[in-house]
Amino acid sequence: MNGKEIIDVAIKQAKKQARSKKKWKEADLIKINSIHAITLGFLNTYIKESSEELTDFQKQLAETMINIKEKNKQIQRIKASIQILKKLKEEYEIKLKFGDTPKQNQQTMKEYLGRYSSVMKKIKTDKLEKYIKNLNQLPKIKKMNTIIIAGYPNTGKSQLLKTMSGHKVQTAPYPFTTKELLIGYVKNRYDKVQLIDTPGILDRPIKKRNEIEQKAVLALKYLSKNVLFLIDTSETCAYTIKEQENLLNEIKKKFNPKIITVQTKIDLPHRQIKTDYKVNTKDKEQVEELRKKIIKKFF
Ligand SMILES: Nc1nc2c(ncn2[C@@H]2O[C@H](COP(=O)(O)OP(=O)(O)OP(=O)(O)O)[C@@H](O)[C@H]2O)c(=O)[nH]1
Ligand SMILES: [Mg+2]
Repeated sequence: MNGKEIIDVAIKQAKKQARSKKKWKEADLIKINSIHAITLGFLNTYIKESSEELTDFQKQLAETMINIKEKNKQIQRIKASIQILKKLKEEYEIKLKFGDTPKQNQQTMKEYLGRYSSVMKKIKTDKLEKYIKNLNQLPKIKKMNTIIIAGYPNTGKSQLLKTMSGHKVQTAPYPFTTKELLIGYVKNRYDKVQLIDTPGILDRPIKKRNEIEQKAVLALKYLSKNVLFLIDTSETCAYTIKEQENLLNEIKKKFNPKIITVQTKIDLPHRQIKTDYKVNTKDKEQVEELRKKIIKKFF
């Protein structure tokens, strides 16, 4: 809700609360107090929900989705408005208390509403609302044994997550199908392992990487050192093996991970290169074999 919408709700509810009061002065005092309390209730909720402590990973992930500076500006403006609203309410509450006639208080109330509304109309909450919505959509990453699936777009990362964990995720024959970090769980001998499917990354300078690629980069930076790097040697992903190997080398250099390389789409005509394992990610048996091997190697 923006400021204007909050005004409507606050005034409507305040009128309702004051309705049963017979004494004119009491009714006006209840009205002004209710308007103030309801308004601050809304504004403080926005501030609270958008000021929650985040981990560095969450902060940076949120930054790929929204301009944090703009969000903070809106919070600062709301905080300043709250101070003005508090002063206004105190000032007019006193005026109402010492009002001599209903007519005089009617005039005082009108004045208060005018000044209250002009403060409220300037309040914008769109950036905050977007931020809060995005916060709620941040992936729920657990602190447990974790493997990150990384690689170029369209190489079979999501298909591997799907076959290995049973998690129903979208796969499609075009790049950047996955736009978020997706999580699945695979069984280990006694417990479970968290598998994080990331959006595809292109081998290009970090500044040129789009927001979707950034999410994968953040996962590699913060979430786990265990990386399963997929290479599509059929090149049906539309990228060359060379490009994919360049990315692999960059990831090795930058994050120093414990890396396992896996060649995908081996059911299609493909070139032979040296990787740790090979798999048709749609083949349950092959994927089950792969699961056992990688878990043994990583943990
Ligand atoms: N034949 C064959 N097709 C595969 C294999 N793995 C994936 N595919 C197909 O390749 C396409 C891309 O697979 P995805 O799992 O969506 O690829 P991704 O790496 O998650 O792609 P992005 O999310 O865009 O980065 C889909 O059409 C899959 O069905 C494989 O081992 N063999
Ligand atoms: Mg995907």
